[in-house]
Amino acid sequence: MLSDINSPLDIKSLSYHELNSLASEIRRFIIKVVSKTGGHLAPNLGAVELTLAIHKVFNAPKDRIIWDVGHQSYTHKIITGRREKFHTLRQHKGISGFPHRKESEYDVFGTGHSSTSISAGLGISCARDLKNEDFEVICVIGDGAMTAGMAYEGINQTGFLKKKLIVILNDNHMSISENVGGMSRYLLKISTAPIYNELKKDVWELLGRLPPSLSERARLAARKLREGVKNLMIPTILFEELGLRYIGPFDGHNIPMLVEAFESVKNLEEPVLIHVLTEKGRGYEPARNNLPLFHGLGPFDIESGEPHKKGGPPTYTDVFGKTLCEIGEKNDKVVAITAAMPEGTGLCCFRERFKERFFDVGIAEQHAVTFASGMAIEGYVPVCAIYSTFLQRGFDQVIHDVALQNIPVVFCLDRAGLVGEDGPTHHGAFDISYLRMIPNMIVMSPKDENEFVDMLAVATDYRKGPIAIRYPRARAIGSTTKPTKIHIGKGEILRDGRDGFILAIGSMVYPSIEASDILKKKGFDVGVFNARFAKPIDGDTIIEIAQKTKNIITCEENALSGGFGSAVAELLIDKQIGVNLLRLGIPDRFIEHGARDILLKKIGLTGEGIAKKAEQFLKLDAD
Ligand SMILES: Cc1ncc(C[n+]2csc(CCOP(=O)(O)OP(=O)(O)O)c2C)c(N)n1
Repeated sequence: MLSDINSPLDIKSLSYHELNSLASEIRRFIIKVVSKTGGHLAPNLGAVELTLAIHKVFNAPKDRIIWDVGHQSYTHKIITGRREKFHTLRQHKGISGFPHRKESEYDVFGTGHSSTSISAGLGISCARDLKNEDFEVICVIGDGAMTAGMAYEGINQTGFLKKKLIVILNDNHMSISENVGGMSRYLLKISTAPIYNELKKDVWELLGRLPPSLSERARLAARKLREGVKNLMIPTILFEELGLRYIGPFDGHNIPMLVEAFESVKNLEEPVLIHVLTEKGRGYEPARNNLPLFHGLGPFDIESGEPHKKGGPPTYTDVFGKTLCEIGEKNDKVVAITAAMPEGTGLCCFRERFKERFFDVGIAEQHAVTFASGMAIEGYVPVCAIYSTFLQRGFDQVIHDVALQNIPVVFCLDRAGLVGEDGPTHHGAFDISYLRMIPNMIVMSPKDENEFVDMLAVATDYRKGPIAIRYPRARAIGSTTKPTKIHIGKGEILRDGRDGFILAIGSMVYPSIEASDILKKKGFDVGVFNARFAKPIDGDTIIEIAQKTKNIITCEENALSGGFGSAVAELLIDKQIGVNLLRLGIPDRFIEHGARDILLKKIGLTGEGIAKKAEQFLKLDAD
């Protein structure tokens, strides 16, 4: 059946029986493709019927559907004209793993970071009313995404403005791991209130038995009855208190029930929240048995559910998790903080070993930062492990609640640089720039896993103010160097050079050594300096190098604007040292999705790419 579905119009006339068959077919298709491309499997398997019901009732693209996070939008993509391209999911030049405005008119709003849908939806609703237009706005948000402050900021204004807006709460009781917090507990309480559910079932059955001629009035009466029951059983429905009508919970895999519920709110002229219960990973046993793993993963074997093994050194994430456990063993003041990413940041081991000293705050990066500050004030050593891209959410908190008061919080920024298949919403392209400009902040980045261990020791010992370590989404180098004591603001010269010098930081140090090797064969003697610190930079050594060679190349896996190269340029200008300067890094545009090595190659951040640009640069000097 799936091969006949080219637009949402094609599902409008399908019977419920056919829609259920289509749902099974879509599930098999998603599993097959994701097993090859990798992707967000479990969230998508849970949202198949929900998506079909939404598209059956609403008329996209006239009606605007906004997918929060967007990691559950595969069925939406498949039935909105992208079925044939679906095998290119997350591949370079293929379709994105998230809604993408350039990709389709059905993708109303680009997402990737969580909890933005209600705000965007409300903005669209207000614009619609100002324009006197008539369409529905539907926001689909998960229970995990409901842990972020931004969702409440959206709800707060929605309830106040009373705009017509449909919020569908896709509640599977899971974030990436078990969902956390009071809201999650509250949703569980609503959805499991036994008497309410029993009565609700009866009301639905009654509705089903009513003759069609009576059903509109009867439905109204039944709804009133249900409201009454609801308020009796759960006296303070939070959302209603905030100004949104609440209906549900509904079985998110029961298409007739969902269609009925969506139809019933179409004519409401007020904001409504429809609570839908879904099963993450539905229909695929391996995913059901390990939801955190199957939330998002690389290619895997469908039969066994085993991810394809990649050999090699541990990832930086693994090194972080293991090292922090060792540090935690020696220092009982060390506490670990994650914003809903214990697996992604490598903190599961710390969680198991030091339950009391582990804090999952939910998808709440802003809160995580200020919470860490509070712990530091009381003498703890908070290690706030947040992906580079998600710390963007906590920017003001880093300035106002940490740096301004010079509070010693350790920031560990995983996924710094290009992350690969998740694409521009997830690339950690900006952290050197956005941290470097903040007074009191120290920013460092290791060249390999051993230096990373050294830096973690430095960071957790440093009690004078905030300190950040950024590291890539990559396997480590397999380094065999011995631990060294790192001094804040000190880099190391790895090899000397007569014709020029590459000043590299973090993940770009080894490619720079490779570039230096290539250049050697071409007759250029180019040195390599491992900067270690983006702030404070090792001014003395850099000035020495600049005075010696006059040809300086900086190299970083961060945006060129405001990055490490900018820091070097500022230093040289401030000291009035004239050099030829070439800055290599992430150019001033958003980099699309695709395998990390392909993307790095494309923007010239490989040994060969660096050598090529360096050669042109050095030749200019020679001319
Ligand atoms: C600001 C931000 N922080 C963290 C993440 C990483 N993340 C992606 S999905 C997810 C869990 C979302 O849970 P939920 O909304 O319930 O959706 P589900 O995966 O359960 O369908 C998290 C933490 C993110 N996308 N955005």
